[in-house]
Amino acid sequence: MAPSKDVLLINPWIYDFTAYDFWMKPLGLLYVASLIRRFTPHRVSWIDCLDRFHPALGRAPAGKPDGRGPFPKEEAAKPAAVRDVPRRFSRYGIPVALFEAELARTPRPDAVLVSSAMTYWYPGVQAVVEIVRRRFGAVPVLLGGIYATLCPGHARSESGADLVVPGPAGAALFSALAAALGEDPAPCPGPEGPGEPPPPAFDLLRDKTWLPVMTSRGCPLRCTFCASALLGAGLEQRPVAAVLSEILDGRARFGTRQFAFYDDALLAGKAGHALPLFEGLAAAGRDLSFHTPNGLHLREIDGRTARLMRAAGVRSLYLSLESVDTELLRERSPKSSPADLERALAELEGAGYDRRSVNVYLIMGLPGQAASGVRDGVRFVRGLGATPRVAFFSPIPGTAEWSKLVARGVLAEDSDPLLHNKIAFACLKSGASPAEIEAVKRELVAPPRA
Ligand code: B12
Repeated sequence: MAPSKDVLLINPWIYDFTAYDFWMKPLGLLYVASLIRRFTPHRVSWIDCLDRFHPALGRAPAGKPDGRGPFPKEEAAKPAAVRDVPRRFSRYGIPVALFEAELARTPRPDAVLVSSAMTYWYPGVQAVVEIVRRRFGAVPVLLGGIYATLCPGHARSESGADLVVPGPAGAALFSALAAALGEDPAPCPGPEGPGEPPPPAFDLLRDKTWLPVMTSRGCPLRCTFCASALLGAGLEQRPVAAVLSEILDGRARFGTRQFAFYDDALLAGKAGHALPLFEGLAAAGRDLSFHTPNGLHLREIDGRTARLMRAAGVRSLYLSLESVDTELLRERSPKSSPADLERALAELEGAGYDRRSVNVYLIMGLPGQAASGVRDGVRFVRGLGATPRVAFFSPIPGTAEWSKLVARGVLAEDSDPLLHNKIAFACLKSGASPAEIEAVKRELVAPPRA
């Protein structure tokens, strides 16, 4: 076996107009860490630029008991591509000096692995790579994650990394790491594709009040604005027993009682997946709570599902309606309808949920989508006693919406990924006037109907 070397893993900063720790943890990089530990002799060290619990930040982090909370931030220069967005631009996460202190404290790395989340957060990747280079000189830097997967060309030319490794961590990770370390490319030791990976290296996280859980990858649906199909092949569900034991292990080892599901389609094929998982969690009889920030397919919520979710401890519910415009839903997101929401809410209420605590996602800013339609959606959700949550559209390369925008000349195939930013796109490219956007915002702050 090759000698043991030092591999440094870094979760970069967010650069954005707004960012909030809405159950955000770098699950992809935690998987990469566990794969390296399991299948190579190398030592792993870890820096999380989004660690809002870092003791050197000096004060107890603000936030909610369920784990959500604000990131520290510092205003940053607005890049030219988004100069005309009338909002402040910031770097979210630990101060640069603290990152540099972390670099000084870690063993000198033989390779640095950087992750990436939203495509438009690439300035965080660039900043990390630049500082790493300044400190460690010619150390090989590998970049993976969602930006690297969705914009590999841009990542290769602009991120500063030596090697861009798109796609899920598997054979490509091991061969890129071997190349970076000057080792013979080993036969793929890890799982490639749907195999069960080792559990994420949660011990690397400072705060384990809550942990992310991904029970499946992908989605059987093909909404025109979603990149799920570009990030993996179809729906791959993990064995229920493995998910259950990961959750109970998190409770036993770290005392974690809250978990956030990161699935695109947690309830898809629920009879053989989510329902037995909820049954198992209910039977385990622990004091666990679950959150669903990524939106559930509300058509899947029947009486049994609602009761099992309740029994398992699913607390914060986010459902994906997207719109009340049935034509829009038919063409762009055939996963739900207003009638499905009415029925799902009745079932959830029957299972003991308070309607007001059920959050319903509505999309805003889709090309050609009238803001008045979004307002109708907000009113509809409020009328049913639930809480609307408007999420702005982010155009993602490779999706059907992206192709239409390119065909119409709104974006170019090689547009700066900063324009994928939901706020930048809404302000600069969506065609919605500031007055229309304001009208929806006003509707959102109006008190809910009795
Ligand atoms: C969970 C999730 C969230 C969480 C936060 C997750 C986080 N940590 O940041 C929440 C709910 C907060 C969220 C919010 C949003 N999200 Co989101 N989210 C996801 C989701 C479902 C999963 C991401 C994830 O953690 N996956 C699990 C891990 C295991 O996978 P991974 O990160 O890809 O890592 C693997 C590989 O990439 C690789 N890898 C990772 N790092 C590295 C590093 C190296 C060196 C190597 C070799 C490999 C490697 O290995 C890992 C294991 O295989 C994805 C969809 C998806 N299927 O990925 C959308 C997704 C990333 N989100 C998206 C969007 C649009 C949003 C929102 C803008 C929605 C909105 N309109 O408000 C917001 C933005 C939030 C903000 N502050 O602006 C888009 C991406 C948009 C973009 N332009 O990049 C996605 C792709 C979904 C979609 N609809 O298409 N999201």
